[in-house]
Amino acid sequence: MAEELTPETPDEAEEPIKQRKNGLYQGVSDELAENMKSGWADTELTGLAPIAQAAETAARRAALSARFPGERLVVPAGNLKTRSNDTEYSFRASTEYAYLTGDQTHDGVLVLEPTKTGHEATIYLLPRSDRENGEFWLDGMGELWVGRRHSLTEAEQLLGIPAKDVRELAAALGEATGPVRAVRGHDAGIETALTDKVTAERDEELRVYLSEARLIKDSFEIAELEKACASTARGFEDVVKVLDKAEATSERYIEGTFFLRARVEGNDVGYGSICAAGPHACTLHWVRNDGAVRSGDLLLLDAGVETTELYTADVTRTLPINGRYTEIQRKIYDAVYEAQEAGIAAVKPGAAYRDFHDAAQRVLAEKLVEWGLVEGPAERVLELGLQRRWTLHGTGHMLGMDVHDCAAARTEAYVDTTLEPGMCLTVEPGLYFQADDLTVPEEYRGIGVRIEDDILVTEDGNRNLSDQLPRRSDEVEAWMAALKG
Ligand SMILES: [Mn+2]
Repeated sequence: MAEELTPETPDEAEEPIKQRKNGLYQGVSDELAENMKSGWADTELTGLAPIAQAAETAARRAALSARFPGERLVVPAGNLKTRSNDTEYSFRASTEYAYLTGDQTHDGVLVLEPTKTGHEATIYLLPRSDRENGEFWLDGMGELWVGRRHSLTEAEQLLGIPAKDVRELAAALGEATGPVRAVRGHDAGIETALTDKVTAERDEELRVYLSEARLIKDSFEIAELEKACASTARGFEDVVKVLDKAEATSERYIEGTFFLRARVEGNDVGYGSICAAGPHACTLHWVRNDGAVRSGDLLLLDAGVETTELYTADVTRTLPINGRYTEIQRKIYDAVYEAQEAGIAAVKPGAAYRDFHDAAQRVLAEKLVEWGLVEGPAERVLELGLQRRWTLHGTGHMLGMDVHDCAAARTEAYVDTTLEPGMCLTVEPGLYFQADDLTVPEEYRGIGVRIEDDILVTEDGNRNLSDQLPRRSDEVEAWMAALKG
């Protein structure tokens, strides 16, 4: 990437034009400064069509408005975060902001101002760079450096929300009276401006509401989750095709291959890809991905593409690196498959949320007893939770804009609720035999298997959104053979 112009010297910093944030330069003559102000075409866009989800975001704002009448609500997108020195992590807007606006601009803030009949929404954004004061080419956030932004008028057309200059927001909030709630954790400047006006308890209620509002997906969201799963399936196929290159290098080759698909078709990966070969599969969040990929071992790949509108898939397949499961690998894999089948069958409207977990755990407990790894009966194992030495984690979670979606929802609205059409959740049982687990025969050690799919609750049952990828062991082998050609 390009460097900014030569650093300023102390006396040059005295001059007004050179005091701009990141306006690090020297030797700009008055004539050049004057010259840069003009001679630029008017590129304002008119007649822009609203974004695809404009109707849905409006409905979401209306529901939010109805929940908190008479209160000012502040929802920031978040700011850039420094990675090192003057480089930043790639920006990902807060889920709450993107959900309510469809926008993903850093530093953006949605404000709902209470009115007599409800709320009036305003989106606060950085406008186009000023040419007159040199901002567009002298400021590190100027459009010449970071690219053209939408004008406020363009943003209004796209988002269907009146837009104002975000640089005026902190002062406006400082002067505001009446009750205020804000989504915390994304924008320190906004939080400072609101310090005396908000309380942690009331802000938490806003956060909980916005988490629970996302439990049921609308049609736009379901289409996005379908896209995420379709891209993810293609990413898994990409990986299978290059397993020989991964064997010659490391798990990083798998991570990079999947990431390419995510960046080309979506925004990013929805979470750090777990590319766990051999015994790394037993480390639940193995994201170092720096290990060897060996023929004869399994690859546990847990990865998801996040779409451009920020909905992510969350899919796991456990694949034999050389294309064929060994006998012991297949025995464990088929048990997990059976548990997943039982879990998926329990996903239907009216079922308790916990049912799919219980169904999958029961199968796994029965297998562990059958294999002589734990003393039965399965009832006793489940009651004491003894299977958990090898099952380790819950069987699934809500899925959406966040991989662990709706995480702030109350227990009674999530874990203790019944399933409804429009909910989307993962079903992902697993068995993990640590390499140093002396309680199991040696042949089990170092084998970890998880199978994970993204299941939408429908009116009459469920639909597996990630069923483009095979799950049954023989079908996995056939699919790999076909892809490797
Ligand atoms: Mn998951």
